[in-house]
Amino acid sequence: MDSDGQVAVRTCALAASLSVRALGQITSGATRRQGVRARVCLLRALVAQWCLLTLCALLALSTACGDEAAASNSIESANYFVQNVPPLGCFGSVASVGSCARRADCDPSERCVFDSSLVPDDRMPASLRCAAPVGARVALQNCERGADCQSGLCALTGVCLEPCLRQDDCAETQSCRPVEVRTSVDTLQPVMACTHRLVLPADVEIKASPRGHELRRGNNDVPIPGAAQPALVYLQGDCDRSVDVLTLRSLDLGRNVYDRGQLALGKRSENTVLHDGSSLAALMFPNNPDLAPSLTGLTLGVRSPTAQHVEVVVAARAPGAGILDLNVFYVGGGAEIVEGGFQPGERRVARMLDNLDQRLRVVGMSVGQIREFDVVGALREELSVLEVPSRMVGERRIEGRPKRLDELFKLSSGLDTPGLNIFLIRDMSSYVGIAGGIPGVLGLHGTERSGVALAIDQMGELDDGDLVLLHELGHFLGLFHTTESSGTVLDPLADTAECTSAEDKDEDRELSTDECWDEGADNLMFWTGSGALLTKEQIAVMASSVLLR
Ligand SMILES: [Ca+2]
Ligand SMILES: [Ca+2]
Repeated sequence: MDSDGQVAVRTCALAASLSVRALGQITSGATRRQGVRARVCLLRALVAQWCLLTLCALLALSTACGDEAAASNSIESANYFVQNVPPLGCFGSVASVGSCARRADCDPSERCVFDSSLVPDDRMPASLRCAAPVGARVALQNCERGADCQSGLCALTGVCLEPCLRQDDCAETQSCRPVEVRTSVDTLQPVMACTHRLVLPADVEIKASPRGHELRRGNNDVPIPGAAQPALVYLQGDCDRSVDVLTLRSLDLGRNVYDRGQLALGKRSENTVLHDGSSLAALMFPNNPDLAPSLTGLTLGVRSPTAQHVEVVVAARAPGAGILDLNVFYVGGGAEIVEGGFQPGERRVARMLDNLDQRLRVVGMSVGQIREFDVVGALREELSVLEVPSRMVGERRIEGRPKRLDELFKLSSGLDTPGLNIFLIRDMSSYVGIAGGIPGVLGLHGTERSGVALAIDQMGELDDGDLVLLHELGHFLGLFHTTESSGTVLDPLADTAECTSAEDKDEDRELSTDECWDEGADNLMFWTGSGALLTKEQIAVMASSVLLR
């Protein structure tokens, strides 16, 4: 780190062009490739765009519930047993197949286990039957294969599963959700199973508001418990409803620190909130080191299209050792180099993650445990290339959220360790990387936003993958672009440079890397992805994330 607190992570002129959606409140952390200029950088280009929807980022690495996977390490510090944490996220269901759906359907001496007498059928729900326990390991212990587990069910994510039919088949701190089970070397089959609701490091303090806060149609104030440390706030509405986040007020300060209406007018926000309007919102407060945590609480101003209930959970913790665990899903990425795509143990991926670790160590953080999971069967093929819808706005093509990205991120269901989920795919049009939020729904696996995806077949030998990863990791831990393409939307941080529309020398309404080189294009979080510097405040925001242990 040099004397002014900036960290040279890397400088490589990644060219990019960006598209802007009509409403500029919310950024998507998507990294794109377009208009390649610096071929040296192998990555065609990086960018993110402001749009109504969230998303952003990526990374990669090793272990699985497969034939050749080593036993995964257990993390003793996972914070499982939080009392009174309401269900977060919305999960579908899987049809029950076989003679039982849960242990209660069987005689006391038997369990509801995977029916291994049938030929595994990729993508079909796993068939269950009542029988003696198969293996020795109980639910949520690590496994390599079904035979390890009492239920005969070992998740794609390497834990033994207890099948369920309904919520009350599971412990109070768990939810009954669809989970992918690896039933052979080339089949994945879903089953309903009990999984922990939130998986965060042990020293994260979690508070939940009284259950079922009522929202009326229209504008509402939602009280959020105070915290002495930077906090991640989860807001969950009814699953078939939406919530619109308008304002965030610090009760300690007695003022709004975020106001979407003001942001839309080009005014700076002290604590930007990014939400796509879906039923689950995640926000960080403070995400600006110039603001202190609010001990007396916050008030979130939300608009609801209808009467509904919301749950609020707050996770907070003093910055710890800064260790980031990684859960890497191989989903066909790397097929340009290795037939069928990379698999766990791939050295190029290991090198990319090692490079990421080195970059993080420069700023006081590091990569911790790395788990790798091999996605097999039809999903590996289908989810390796994501189609991206687009539309023209004037002369610009605007791309939306990749189709089936939800399914990709939901593969993380059943993970029982904290960390960042990274999905290595082949291609998603102009996106190189995309992540589930700014910040992400940290500690919440199996949702449509639970991770980051990386189109590694656009990245050659992954020589620059670590820089893309770091940019996207920045988003996932709560960093916004220092300057968006238009120059009218800036991050909340005082020590990141600003490049305003006054620098748009060619008047194309887009701030290029060249136009902003002396005004922040060298920052890691500049919108084109052209830079590599992190400021003290950016580092502080990342380090305060509850995802780190
Ligand atoms: Ca700034
Ligand atoms: Ca320009």
